[in-house]
Amino acid sequence: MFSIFRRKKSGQGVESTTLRPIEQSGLDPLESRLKRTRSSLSHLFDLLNQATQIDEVLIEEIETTLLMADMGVTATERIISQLKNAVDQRIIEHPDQLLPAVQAELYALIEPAEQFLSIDRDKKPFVILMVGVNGVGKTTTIGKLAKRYIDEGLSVMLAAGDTFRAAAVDQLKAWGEQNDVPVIAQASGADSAAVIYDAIHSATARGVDVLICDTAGRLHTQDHLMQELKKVARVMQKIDPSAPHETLLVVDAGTGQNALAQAKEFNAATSLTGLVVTKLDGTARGGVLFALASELNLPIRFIGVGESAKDLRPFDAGTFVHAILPVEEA
Ligand SMILES: Nc1nc2c(ncn2[C@@H]2O[C@H](COP(=O)(O)OP(=O)(O)OP(=O)(O)O)[C@@H](O)[C@H]2O)c(=O)[nH]1
Ligand SMILES: [Mg+2]
Repeated sequence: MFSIFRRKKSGQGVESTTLRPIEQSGLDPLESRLKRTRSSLSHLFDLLNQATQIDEVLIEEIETTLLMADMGVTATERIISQLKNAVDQRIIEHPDQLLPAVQAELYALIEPAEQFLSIDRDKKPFVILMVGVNGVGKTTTIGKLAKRYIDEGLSVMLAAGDTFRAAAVDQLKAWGEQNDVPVIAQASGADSAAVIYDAIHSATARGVDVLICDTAGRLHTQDHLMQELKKVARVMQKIDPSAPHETLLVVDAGTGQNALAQAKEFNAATSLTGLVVTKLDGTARGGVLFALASELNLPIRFIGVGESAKDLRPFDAGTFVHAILPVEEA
């Protein structure tokens, strides 16, 4: 289990990843985008790299460092208990084995969340509903997704389901214009479910491949607004009983453990099928992905690492772990 960090490559079973020390490799884009989280883990890196003996004090220090990096209690406890077991069973006997062991554990924790979103071409449109609290990056992520799918040759339509803020429709329209994508909107104050209903009708009539629906930001504690999301889903199902085909909760990594609380509440109130974790470029709290992965049985579909259209990446567990905690080449 604690052999050098290994990762899956699709269709090729399990194989070793090329592991490069940061000092020599130069920063690849993800590493540089995640540099704050990476530096929040640099103490862990030094601790593990410089350890001369494995004892209680060291294990405790590893635990504190993981907690401070926003990994959350569940993920941290899992890593620490695995480490302790491996030491007790003499699987780990030498301090050199610690760094690859921790990295392997981090990977094991987060790998189940790596499930890329595939668009079912039999659904026309494939409906994606975006939800989340205010300001987390829902509308921006819609713009980035629209660009991604257009680039993949799919036809896309956007639904301006955020009828709360007057500026929200304009913001979505700006993304639509940039990508030459139609946006279905009504005057602000209109019923969100009605806008989305119209959009599904229109997308179906035009044979659109992907319809992405924006919604207003809402606090997970506002019950009536959570109920509104259920109404949106019900109204969609009048046209297509299988819609929405993907309900993505967007969370801002910078909110740390609060992102976990949001995800738990939204997941209880709506049928989430995936997460998007944004703003990883501006925060040291990227460890929250481990908390999300270990406490929720939900795929992390995408990560946001900047404000522009290209800054949305499908979540790849191996690349992520490698970017925040590198191990020297074996
Ligand atoms: N640095 C960075 N900024 C981001 C990212 N994603 C979104 N943003 C910024 O976050 C701010 C809020 O983004 P929006 O897309 O308007 O957020 P929203 O969830 O739609 O907000 P409401 O509609 O008000 O609930 C904007 O300034 C975005 O440019 C990201 O991955 N990195
Ligand atoms: Mg918005």
